[in-house]
Amino acid sequence: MRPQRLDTAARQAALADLAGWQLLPDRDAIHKCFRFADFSRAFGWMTRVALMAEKLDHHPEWSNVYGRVEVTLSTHDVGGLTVLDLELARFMDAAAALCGGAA
Ligand code: H2B
Repeated sequence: MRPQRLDTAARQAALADLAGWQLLPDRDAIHKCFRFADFSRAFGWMTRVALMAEKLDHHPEWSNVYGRVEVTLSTHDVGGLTVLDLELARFMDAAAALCGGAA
């Protein structure tokens, strides 16, 4: 059972606490670009995130070019943002701090 979509107030409150994450203009999703010193650091971070994504059964849309990783989060089963996206976003930020990432 997936959680419900966040209402406007919950989504704005959550985003205020998430540095560098932006709502997409054209869909109910959040986006952030992470930057690392090189591919190895970027991929190390992606590996940590991938393991958490499997644990949560909640997966990012992402693409990587060398040290840059573009991430979009949304809960596909409900067609929009839920607490799962916020949880994964917070984990990504914490893991990026460990892997030398910057927004
Ligand atoms: N990831 C995301 N981002 N949204 C989902 O709705 C989702 C998911 N659903 N990962 C999961 C997998 C679902 O497809 C499986 C069957 O549990």
